[in-house]
Amino acid sequence: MLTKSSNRRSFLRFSALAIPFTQINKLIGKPAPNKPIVVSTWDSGQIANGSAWPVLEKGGKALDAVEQAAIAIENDINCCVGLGGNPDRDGYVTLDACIMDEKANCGSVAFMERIKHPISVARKLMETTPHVFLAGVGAQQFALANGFKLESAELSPDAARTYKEWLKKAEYKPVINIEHQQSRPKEKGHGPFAPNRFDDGSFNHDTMGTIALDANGDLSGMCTTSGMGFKMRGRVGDSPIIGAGLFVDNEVGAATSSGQGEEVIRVCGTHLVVEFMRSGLSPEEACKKAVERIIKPNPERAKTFQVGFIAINKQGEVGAYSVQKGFNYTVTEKGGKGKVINAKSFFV
Ligand code: SD4
Repeated sequence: MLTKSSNRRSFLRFSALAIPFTQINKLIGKPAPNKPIVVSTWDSGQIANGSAWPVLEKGGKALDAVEQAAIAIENDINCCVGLGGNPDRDGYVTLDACIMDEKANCGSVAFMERIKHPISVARKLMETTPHVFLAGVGAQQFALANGFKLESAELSPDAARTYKEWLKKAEYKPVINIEHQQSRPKEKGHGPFAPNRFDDGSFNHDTMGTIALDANGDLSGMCTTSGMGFKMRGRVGDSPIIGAGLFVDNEVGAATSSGQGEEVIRVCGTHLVVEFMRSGLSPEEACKKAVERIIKPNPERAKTFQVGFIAINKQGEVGAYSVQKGFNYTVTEKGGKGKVINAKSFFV
């Protein structure tokens, strides 16, 4: 039997050998973590990862990397996220975003208008106040008090054109266009990766989620969106909700989502994915189980919407799964070149 002191002696002997962490992992049969690595929803994740990678490559923090990912995509007026996105059915662009770090610090803003970088407002809230969530006028007021600029309320030229088109029929009720959520519109020359807008003005997605593992082995994530196009005024989806659109647990992994936010909220989707990884499932298996949990109560209804999850674990393994086919994601690791991967789906 080992006594306390013999335990101590063997520990000292072990540390005296100063075996590097990677070697220890090999000795106990675990591969060294694959880090740094960054993963974003959709192929426009190439824009997001392209800004996150330089931070990670230099040994920077995952938190800074995911904020840079969000800023890049919120800056892209041709994309579906940020002030260039589609408005609600009353003609206002309203933004939702959240961010979470390795210490379970988090910040969210929702239903916020005329501020270019909701992600940075969410981070400011996280870092300088005791609160985690601000909405609407209060979120905007907080942003302005912290030096963010009030932008014009005008729609981007593309959004204005497509809103005008939408108004012709303007079914004043929430409409889900499943075909658009599943497929990609024809190339129309909107930016490098983003022929995202269909002729009737809808996007096949309106959200960017990014999760990253940095060289230090810490995880962080973000989610930013203009929400579903032509939504009811005041509607908030999953994206700014911690545990729905984004969840990070530095002991286990991180997950983010895209698609029909209402369905993700019903099951606290990304929290569920992380808990499945905690129970030992791989990131893909965890995403699949969460998708199945969404579908189970009403498989008929599930035929009418899209939801996709992406996840990463502490080892830097990545996975994804979606309800419908058509969901993809971008992974950037050693070498820095983003790779777009099609997710497996429940309905094929
Ligand atoms: C929402 N989940 O507002 C977002 C929308 C989205 O691709 O992801 N679109 O419900």
